[in-house]
Amino acid sequence: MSIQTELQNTIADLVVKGKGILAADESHPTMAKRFAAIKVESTEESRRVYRSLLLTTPDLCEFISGVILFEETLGQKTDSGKLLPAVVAENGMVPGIKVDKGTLPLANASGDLITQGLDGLAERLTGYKAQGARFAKWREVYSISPQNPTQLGIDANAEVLARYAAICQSLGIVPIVEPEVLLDGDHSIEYCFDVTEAVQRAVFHALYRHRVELEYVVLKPSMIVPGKAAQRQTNPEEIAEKTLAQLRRSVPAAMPGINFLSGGQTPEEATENLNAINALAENAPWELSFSYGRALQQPVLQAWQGKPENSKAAQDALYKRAKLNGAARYGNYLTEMEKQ
Ligand code: 5MM
Repeated sequence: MSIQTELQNTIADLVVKGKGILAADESHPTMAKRFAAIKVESTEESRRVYRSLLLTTPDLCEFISGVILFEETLGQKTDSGKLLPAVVAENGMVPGIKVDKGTLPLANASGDLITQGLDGLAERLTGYKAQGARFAKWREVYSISPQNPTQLGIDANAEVLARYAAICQSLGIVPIVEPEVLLDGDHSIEYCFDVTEAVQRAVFHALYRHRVELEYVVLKPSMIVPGKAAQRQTNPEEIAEKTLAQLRRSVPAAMPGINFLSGGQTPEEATENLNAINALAENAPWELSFSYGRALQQPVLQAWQGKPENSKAAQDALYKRAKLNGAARYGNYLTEMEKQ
């Protein structure tokens, strides 16, 4: 199969009406934090058990088109001995892989970060593809403060994201590009809009410079929201209106899909905001969906508590959150559905 056909097929399987992406790609330190909240030790075995539970949730493919996995998961097996990426594919979803290696401070841009992992990326991707991954994900992180992100930070991060995307496409792997503007701070929603616009314009310019074909890329952005500590908080309608306005300014219509991250919103907020975005998005050129980690998994962890007897309740919690976000994909979610 040609590279072009591989990319086309993966986009067709990933960007699907009514469905979104499950982010289950937490690195070891993040997983340790998530497990600590339910008093479970993060070990290779506990992560295998938990992620097997997620990926074997019955009928998850009704609302989930793809799953982002962590490197370790690619080689792990269910209790019955089936490799987890194969389980994802057999259950009607596309396996993907987080390929960045986390962030470090960016020199000469105090307060900004830069993501690591380009060295040897092509070789790693070739290995991941052999293990079943058909798409990849790479996250750049931008803090908002009176000084950040700096122009240097914006440009350097865009360059790295575009180089990653170009390498993925050359190997027939669809890149998810994730420029995450963090929620932390007391900045206004208007300031978040301006920063996100600057970040995304730089990202798309870099993608253009690196000849990345936008038709085979998925954007994973943050929504336009006020800082967590901002004096004026807001509502889903304003978040939707500002998020769509910012995307319309920055994102070319050639992009097939935009899958938001949840970034610390509660599961209910993330669903409500996605719903408001879709309710307002008539004639938008892209599919507007989700690629949530915490907003899908938080209720699952709460239900599971590390106990095998809670596995069914945990899977039910994942199915429910996926279903509600599936409804939000059409703007059909109602808060009453939470009680069902
Ligand atoms: C922003 O984080 C991504 C989306 O998750 P949320 O919906 O919870 O915001 C997520 O895919 C993230 O990139 C992975 O969990 C990996 O994070 P770390 O920090 O472990 O590299």
